[in-house]
Amino acid sequence: MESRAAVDDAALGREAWSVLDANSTGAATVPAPGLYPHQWNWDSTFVAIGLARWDTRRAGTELLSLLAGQWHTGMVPHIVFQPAHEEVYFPGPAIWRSTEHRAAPHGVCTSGLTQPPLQALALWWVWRHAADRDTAAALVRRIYPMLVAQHGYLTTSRDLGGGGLAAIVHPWESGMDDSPVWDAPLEALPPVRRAYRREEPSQWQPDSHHDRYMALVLGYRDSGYDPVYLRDEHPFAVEDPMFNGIWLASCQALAELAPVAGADAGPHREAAERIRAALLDRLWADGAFRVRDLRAGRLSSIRTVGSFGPMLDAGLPADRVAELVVTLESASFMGAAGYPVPSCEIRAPQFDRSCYWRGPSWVNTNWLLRRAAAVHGLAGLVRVLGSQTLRLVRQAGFRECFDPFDGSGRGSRDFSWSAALTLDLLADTVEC
Ligand code: 2M8
Repeated sequence: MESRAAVDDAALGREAWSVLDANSTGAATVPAPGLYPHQWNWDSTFVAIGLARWDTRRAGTELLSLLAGQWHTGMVPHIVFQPAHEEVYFPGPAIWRSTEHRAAPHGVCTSGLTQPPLQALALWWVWRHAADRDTAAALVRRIYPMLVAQHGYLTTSRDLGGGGLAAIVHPWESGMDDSPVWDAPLEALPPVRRAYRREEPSQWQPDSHHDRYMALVLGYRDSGYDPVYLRDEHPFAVEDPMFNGIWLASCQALAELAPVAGADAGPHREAAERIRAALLDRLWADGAFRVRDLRAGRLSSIRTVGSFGPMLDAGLPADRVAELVVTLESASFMGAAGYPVPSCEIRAPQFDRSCYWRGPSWVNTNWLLRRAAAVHGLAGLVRVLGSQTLRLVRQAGFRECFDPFDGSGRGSRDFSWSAALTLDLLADTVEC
């Protein structure tokens, strides 16, 4: 554990604001200076969630700047590039070539993939907490149609399995890049050439998954970002419970927001019910939600923090919720960790306490699970997830992720979603 002066809540809040200010470009907040100098989809959306109780306008600006990258298909890209830093991150605009695609927006470079569709939940969070009701209502009316288009894209272009769920076509779309649940589908890919590397040659790992990440990007790009190619040929197509659990919660959020936008809530409620039925039918097995590999026709044997994503649904049957809570509190997850919630089950051979999405605990997934616990009235779990997450950042700072056993920080420092969601957690207790 790093030594860090203990900070009181007000000081912690001030530190969080200064991280967000330092990482702001004016309209967008980048995840971390240096490593991630562009706007990322769910990072920015978590920032908007964190700002919701404090600054309606800034939360709205964050969402709008992300949605400036939305494609005409409705797809909200996983990265909106900042022109000043185009060369800093690989793969950058020269690889994605979004500007050559007629469905991509003009005047901005983006990636061609998406990330979990959290934006409607975030917009609802802003609406629910805004002190400035007029600003919030105007924001809802402006953003609502964009999110309807986003959900339409997922329904029409991403139901690759035909069962009512959205498939991800790259591990990056999950936001949990190197989670062990992607190992089997990645290793089943055809051999790839090592043409594109992020690292220096001296750091090349033999048979790195990164080659496969790049092969997937290039195959999809070279198809012209074609949905038919995705359905019929793209070798990676996976139904992820966290992605779809977030989508379901966002459908419920759109249903709440529809009257504000003068629209009908009915289609969003129906969509949520369809996704719930599909999650239970297609991804539930042996007491947990699991990842389904559409190409291999198999469910993953590994449970991760993503397995709890469908708990964001208030309508999830109580017996399923109870089973998930038993698993979450068991020695596979919180029961054997010092700090919640390990990103991979501790008993899995692939668990690695120090490696990114293969074990460490993350503030954003803790926030999502705390929200899921609140949705089901699990007050004790809400309290533990909130207080333990604050304990992590008090002790180790706004790190990208944390060792789940001793709480030491990992990855980038001054990480935006860790700071922003701290503000949300603090909002119940202190004025920043
Ligand atoms: C990580 O993902 C990017 C690729 O999108 C990367 O590894 O370069 C993930 O942690 C993802 O969840 C996050 O959105 C992104 C930026 O923080 O970094």
